[in-house]
Amino acid sequence: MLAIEDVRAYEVLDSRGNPTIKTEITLSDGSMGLAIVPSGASTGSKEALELRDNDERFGGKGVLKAVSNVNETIADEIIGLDAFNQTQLDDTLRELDGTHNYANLGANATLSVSMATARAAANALQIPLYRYLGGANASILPVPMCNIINGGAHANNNVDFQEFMIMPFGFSSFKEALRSVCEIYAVLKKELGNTGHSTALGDEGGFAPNLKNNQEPIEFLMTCIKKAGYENRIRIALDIASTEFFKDGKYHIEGKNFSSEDLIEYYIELCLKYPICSIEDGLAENDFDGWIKLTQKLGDKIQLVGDDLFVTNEEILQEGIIKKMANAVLIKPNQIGTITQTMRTVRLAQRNNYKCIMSHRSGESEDTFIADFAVALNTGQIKTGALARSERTAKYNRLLEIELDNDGYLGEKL
Ligand code: 2PG
Ligand code: MG
Repeated sequence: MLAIEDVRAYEVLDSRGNPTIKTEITLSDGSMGLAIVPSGASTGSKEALELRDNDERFGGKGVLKAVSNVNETIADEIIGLDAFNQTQLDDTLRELDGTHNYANLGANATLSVSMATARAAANALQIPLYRYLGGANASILPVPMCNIINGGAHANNNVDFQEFMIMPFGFSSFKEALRSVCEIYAVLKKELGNTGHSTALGDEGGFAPNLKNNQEPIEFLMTCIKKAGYENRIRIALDIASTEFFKDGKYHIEGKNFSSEDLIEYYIELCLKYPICSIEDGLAENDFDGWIKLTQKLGDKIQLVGDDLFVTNEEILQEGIIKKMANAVLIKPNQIGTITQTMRTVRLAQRNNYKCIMSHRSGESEDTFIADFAVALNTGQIKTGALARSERTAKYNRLLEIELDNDGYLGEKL
């Protein structure tokens, strides 16, 4: 056993310039671990609570209450606990909070402690974080889902769908797969410039041009994939984030009102026209009947990912599995509040043949925890933005490092 000896949290900035919490945990042998928690913009209503100060500082976005919850309430309770017993630590945080969604302490407070402790434990053992969290079973480098055109809540352009992503398949290494998507990203920048479009970036580092509808971004991607010489080796993934434009039972896009059925038909047509392999949040978080129909129609052809739908929550995912909604789940640790709960959700998904995608948030930091976590849990896929902006590339760079440390090849091929 190695006891937690010291806990220190403070306010730092995320990639949007908003405050977030950083926590440092020191163990009795002097080992240390730190963690910075990310923050979403298109959040699901059932996510664990992100505690903000709501006062005059930073337009209400300060996190000093969460910081003091870590430095005082949480520290008092966890000092002396065994850093190697992650489950006990995380159960202690849950009991101390006493609510199902961390409404008292804030999930930003609890997650920062949970992550920093795991890192401190890995450092104490002098093994990489993915090896500590995943043991000998950690063996798969994830396929990257690279979001290179941004819309919706992540950009101020007129595109409704939030994320237009490219995924490389059939490469012999992560490094080569990553090279392909970087080359496509560079071609896209030129192509947008040449056609008189803006090359300004959205929150996740993808381009955010104004385009005439939600198909034009896909056309751009197809052109660039071809120009870069990667035809047939790249597929398209979309995050519709449709909860954002669902009002009064209808989906409001492209100047029209779509029913769930209309939107499903729209997706079926898109899938016939383009090499789409994955659609996330194709329907809204509460449109359960729609989700069941969507899964019946497209579930055996492509990956249907629940993000706002499942919010990394084991119980909500369990309900979705029973009702046959979606066939994959997005994994965002800050939606649920601790590492242990995140791992339970992944286990449930994997037992039921639901695919898992480890994911960043639109507000990120230099913390690369999710890169290691994806490898540790063999999620097989990771969503961590464009091939630009250091808070995004930090995760890709960490995966390159993990690949190198494992003689250039770790587990399944992409
Ligand atoms: C999403 C995420 C990450 P946000 O919807 O999948 O890309 O966005 O963090 O804003 O919820
Ligand atoms: Mg999403």
